[in-house]
Amino acid sequence: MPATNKVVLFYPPYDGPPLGAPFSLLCLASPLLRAGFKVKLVDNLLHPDYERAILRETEDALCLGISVLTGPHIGAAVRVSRAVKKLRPKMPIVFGGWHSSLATEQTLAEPFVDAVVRGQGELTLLELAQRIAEGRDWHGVRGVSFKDADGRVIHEPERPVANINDLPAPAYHLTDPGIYAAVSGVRQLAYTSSVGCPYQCNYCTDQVFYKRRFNAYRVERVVDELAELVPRYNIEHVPFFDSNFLVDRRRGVAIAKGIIASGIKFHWDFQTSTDFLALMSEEDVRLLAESGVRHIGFGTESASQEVLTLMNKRFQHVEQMVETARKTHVAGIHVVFNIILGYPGETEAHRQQTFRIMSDIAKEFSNVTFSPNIFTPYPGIPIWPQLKEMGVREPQSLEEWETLALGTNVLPWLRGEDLRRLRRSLDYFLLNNQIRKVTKKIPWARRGVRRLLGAPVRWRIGKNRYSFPWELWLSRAVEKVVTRRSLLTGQPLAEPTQEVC
Ligand code: B12
Ligand code: SF4
Repeated sequence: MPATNKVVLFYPPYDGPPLGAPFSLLCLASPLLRAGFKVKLVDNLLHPDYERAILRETEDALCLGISVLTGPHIGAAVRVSRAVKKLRPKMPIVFGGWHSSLATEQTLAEPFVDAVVRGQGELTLLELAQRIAEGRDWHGVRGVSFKDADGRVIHEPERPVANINDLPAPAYHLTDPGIYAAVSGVRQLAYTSSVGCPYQCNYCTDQVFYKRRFNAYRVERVVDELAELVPRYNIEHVPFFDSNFLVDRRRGVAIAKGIIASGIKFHWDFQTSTDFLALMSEEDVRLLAESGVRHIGFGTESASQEVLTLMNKRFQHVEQMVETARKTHVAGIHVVFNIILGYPGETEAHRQQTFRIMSDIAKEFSNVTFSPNIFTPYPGIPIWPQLKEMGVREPQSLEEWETLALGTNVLPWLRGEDLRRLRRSLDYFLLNNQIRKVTKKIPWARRGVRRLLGAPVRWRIGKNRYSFPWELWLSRAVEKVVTRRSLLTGQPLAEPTQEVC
């Protein structure tokens, strides 16, 4: 039996803007601490030399847990695991999080992974740590897949989605927001008031992970916790990590009212779908703003009803996007509309329709910006069988998923001249919106820039003609045109490009 009770948890580096301490690790740490385990959190911001820190911390540890999302996370997770396994072959390495949960077999195929925790991890990791501490095997631990003594892969049955009200609060005391603020410039602390989403969009794995079991904290709990956490850590910004915050609109509004009544001042933002926000009254959307909401991210994805149907987003309509833009504009809330381009079945006509309608929305409502991404096939998304028929090759190993070009990949039905046309029309769409924003901000430039660039750009979009793109060359000489933005905060994202098929 190991003579230690220390669990080391690692959150690998990613390529987006820092959003504060890794929230998943704070959630995982809480039940472990309650049960008497020691927990050490490691990430690249707390420990720039994270590999060495993990090698040091695992010297007297029970096990190492690593959180893995698809993409850049994987590289560091693999590197660190290999090094730890070499040095401490007997110490179990447990992978968890979305990528490992959705690509369990591939993850376990790696010699340095001993177990994968599928889905919510709080209770499964606790049970696993208890078994390791007691020197017992892992048979019967729900939600875990592992290799037994003979190297055979065992998948234990699923663990039902837990009601988050039954889970302890994340271990916020393990984090120091000041360390993250040194990089992001903002003192922020993530918060999650609900998990799951009732919808089943074909490109999203929320339904696979949370089984459409939306469950949420009560209003009082959210308000009380924020009223305690914000002053305690001197927090300026709270990004909510809920899958779809406004599923229960009444709860959302009551939270806003509670925050206002508490007198605490901070900014917060969340993601939701336009069907929910469009149903709210103007007054309720204003209450959100008054309570500190500055930004909301929406997975609008397309303005073509046919494409939305292909995506299994029949619940969302173009009028609701307009209504959402209008109500948030009135309330003074900035919104990002995510757009997926190149979804299987989307034609150039659908795409042009999306650009036209979205341009019209942005023309009328200056609070709207866009985050366009080329469709990315993440592991476990429901549309995979169709994708395979269409020639998309599924990455075959953990490391192949690392190099997936998130949001900028090349698809079998969208390459060569078609892809060039898409990129060019997208650049013009974004340039058009940028010109509008810039000319609004700088009045003296308005007439000149509009005449010089605005008119030909609008003409091209209207006529769908994009040869000899001198306006793009000119604007690129001045600044970058295409900026993918985080749905959570609206901040710009990095821009990798690579083929996935
Ligand atoms: C916040 C967030 C991020 C933040 C996290 C930052 C932070 N400081 O925590 C950052 C910016 C890293 C991020 C990035 C990305 N994200 Co993101 N993100 C989210 C979001 C909205 C919330 C995550 C969260 O904290 N949830 C709350 C916690 C409690 O849940 P959790 O993280 O899932 O952790 C639980 C379990 O997964 C498990 N678990 C997690 N880690 C571990 C580790 C161990 C050892 C164990 C045992 C268990 C375990 O237990 C935890 C507690 O129950 C989710 C959507 C969602 N609703 O969860 C998307 C989501 C996870 N992201 C997603 C995507 C697509 C991305 C990006 C690929 C986007 C992009 N195009 O770049 C990138 C990937 C990284 C990169 N580019 O380098 C997808 C998942 C795709 C995938 N297959 O990995 C999600 C599900 C959104 C969606 N519906 O599609 N994201
Ligand atoms: S509405 Fe958003 S979270 Fe819900 S299934 Fe669709 S994409 Fe996923």
